Amino acid sequence: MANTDHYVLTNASLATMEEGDAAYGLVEAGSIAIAQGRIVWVGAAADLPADYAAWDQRDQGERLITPGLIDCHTHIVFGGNRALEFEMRLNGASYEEVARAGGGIVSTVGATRAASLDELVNGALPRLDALIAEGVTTVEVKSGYGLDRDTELNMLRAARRLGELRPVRIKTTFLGAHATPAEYKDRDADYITEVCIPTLHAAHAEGLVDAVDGFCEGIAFQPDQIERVFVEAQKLGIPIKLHAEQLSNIGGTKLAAQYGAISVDHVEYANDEDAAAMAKSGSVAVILPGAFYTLHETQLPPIDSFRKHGVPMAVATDGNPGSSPMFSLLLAMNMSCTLFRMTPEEALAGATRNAARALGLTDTGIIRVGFAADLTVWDVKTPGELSYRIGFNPIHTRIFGEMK
Ligand code: DI6
Ligand code: FE
Repeated sequence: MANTDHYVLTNASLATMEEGDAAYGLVEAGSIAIAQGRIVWVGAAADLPADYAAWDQRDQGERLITPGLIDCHTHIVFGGNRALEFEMRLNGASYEEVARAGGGIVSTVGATRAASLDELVNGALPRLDALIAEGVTTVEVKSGYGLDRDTELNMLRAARRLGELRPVRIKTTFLGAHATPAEYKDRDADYITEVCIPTLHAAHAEGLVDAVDGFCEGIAFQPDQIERVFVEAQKLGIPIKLHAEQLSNIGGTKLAAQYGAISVDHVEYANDEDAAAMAKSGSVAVILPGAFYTLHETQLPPIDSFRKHGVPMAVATDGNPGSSPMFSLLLAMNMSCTLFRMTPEEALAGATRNAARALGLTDTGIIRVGFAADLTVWDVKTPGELSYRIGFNPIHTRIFGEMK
């Protein structure tokens, strides 16, 4: 009898993304046994134990199976859009000039504050659906466009709601230290004291915070201000991550490493010393080519230093209305290869195994016994094809291993 809770995917190549001798952890002619949303066996079909041979066998027609993709850095909940600024920048204004002129993040804040919870959810759904359509099974979503207590909480509630409305795992990140709102102009430290930190506590009390992030940058917050937020996160036992060294090097990476950050994100201006510090703290470098591309950045992230020091690299969309209006993780993978010379294997590891690690997840991102059956079946023969094409989605099916 066919049991939908117990079945075997068979006749497929498996890019398990296990680290070891085989590139991509590849298993040719493989099978995966799944029970109640979990992987219970994986290997060459020829070795499938007799017990599983009695289960429903689902022929995958020699397609490729990878772990479900993971977008570990997004800002997909927001109000409005920034198409006007897009035009401004193309008429010569720099990102910094746009920000200093009251545009940038702060302009999205107005539209986000004006939106209801339902509007935030409905606005984000098409962006989430675009990711899901590419085989994404886990998405991180940040706050940071509210910058007041009620709106920050609403953004995080909207993110949680997305996970109820769609078969996808959502990880929420509190990004209260994203920008200083107009009402606190030139009073960054007061904003941290009076709004950011109390809101973090309120959000945590409501179970809305899986990680704490900040934007450490000349146009945003200084390391000592970010550190105050990290101290609170540490007290609450929440993992930390940081937008650091995106537009300049002001020491954010070193601070994040000191606090054991699970990831340090952007890092174009990070140097070899920063990479060494990240290796020591076990932080993942999250590579975000969408922002690099959109901002016409020319400073390349120090990929060779990350390799040399053994810093794991993740790849994400940074999907947001300003610096990366990109909601395709496959495109981010392609761009990380073409713009940053990452290998297709690094790009796929960056959207699976290392992305899971950047979110502190230990049961997804690898095709491994005991892990969630978060899987994507692709109409391709080799895993390098996933990064190779531009603007092409070769998905066949996506399996979300909802654990029962
Ligand atoms: N770095 C970014 O690239 C985004 N946030 C951040 O900290 C920009 C977000 C925006 O421009 O709306
Ligand atoms: Fe970001």
